[in-house]
Amino acid sequence: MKVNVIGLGYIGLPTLLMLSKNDIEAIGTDLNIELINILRNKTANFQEKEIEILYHNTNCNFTTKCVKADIYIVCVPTPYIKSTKKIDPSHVADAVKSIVEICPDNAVVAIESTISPGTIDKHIRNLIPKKKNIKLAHVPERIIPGNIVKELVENARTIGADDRSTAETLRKLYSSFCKGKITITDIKTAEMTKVVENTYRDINIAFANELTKICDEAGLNVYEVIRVANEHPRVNILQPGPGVGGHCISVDPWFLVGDYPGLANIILAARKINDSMPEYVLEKVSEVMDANNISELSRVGFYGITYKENVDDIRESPTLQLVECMKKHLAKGAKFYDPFVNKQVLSGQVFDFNNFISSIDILVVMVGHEQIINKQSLLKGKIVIDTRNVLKEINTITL
Ligand code: SAJ
Repeated sequence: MKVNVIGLGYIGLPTLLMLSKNDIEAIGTDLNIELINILRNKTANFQEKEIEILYHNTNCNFTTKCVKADIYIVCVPTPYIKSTKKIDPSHVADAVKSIVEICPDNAVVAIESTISPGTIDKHIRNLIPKKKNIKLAHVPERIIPGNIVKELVENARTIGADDRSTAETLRKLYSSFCKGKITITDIKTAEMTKVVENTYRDINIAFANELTKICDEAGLNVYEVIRVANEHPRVNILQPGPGVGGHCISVDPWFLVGDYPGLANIILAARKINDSMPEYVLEKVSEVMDANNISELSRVGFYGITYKENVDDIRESPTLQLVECMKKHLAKGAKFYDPFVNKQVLSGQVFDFNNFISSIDILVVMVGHEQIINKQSLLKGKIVIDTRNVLKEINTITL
């Protein structure tokens, strides 16, 4: 069995390496020649726990064009169109078109990229010529950045296919590394479940964020309220924070809002609450500045630019959202630092932790990277706003 994985980002690359580690002949393809050159040198283009180890223990070939294979796994990005809130399926469609050009008859094409329910019917089926008998499937990825390797092995998977034999072919392939339960269903159900999983998490986080605002008004500590409520066996509220980022949770619920306007009401409200959090953080910062007679934003430093802790991904990050809010208020001069972001993405970005800390009076923790948890003792004398509630050894102001 020969497999071609197309799109070598956060999902495609680890999947390729995992197949290869389990003795499946797997070839990686990406249009980006610079990326392919990096990968050929056995370096990953993103930082992820254990990926280097996996990399050095496998041997796969990389190409910029699809190759002949029995099974294709498509892991390309699926952005959403901001104005319509609908999915932009063009990358998936382009990948499928290039597969169709070269694949043998009876090949299986499994799409792992998150797609809105109905995308395969609406945008992909018409690209498949009848005479080749290509089998389509949707096998949505479920792995969490920061713990990708472990979750690839342990998480349950869903395979959505048109017929049993395609599903069984894929079950055999994925069982080579996946030890979790593999559930077989139809394509559209698989598409919907993936989006629903991320939407559920978005709504749960929005609930925590709304509770933050309510508890603030009521003079209560939201973390204590959530901790105690979660002692109920059927309650599991997630943690409030400065907003929801990343390319998944902050994007996928919009697919349902875009496709079902008027029906997706809780989903829309949750998106709005989560999107309001960076502005809420700014209000907090402003209150703290006033209370401490600090008028210059240059005395305020925001720690963390990535969308969450211990990853280097900055897509849709709460800090980037907060910078957009600042621009609207014409607020300038704040400093930014992130140990995972080594190139300049923001003006005011500082690259040395000690310089960053010594140049500010107020530190706003936007991301709970391990680094800041380990360096709490260096923050004495600073006013610290901890939007993630991770610093337990020093006095902080929480949300
Ligand atoms: N966040 C909070 N409070 C929480 C948990 C998360 O504010 O209690 C924030 C994070 O800081 C981050 C955002 O939410 O900004 C999203 O982070 P995340 O860790 O919840 O999720 P992702 O986006 O890294 O990964 C999600 C996962 N989906 C679910 O858990 C349902 C992962 O399993 C999916 O594979 C991934 O989306 C994806 O690619 O779809």
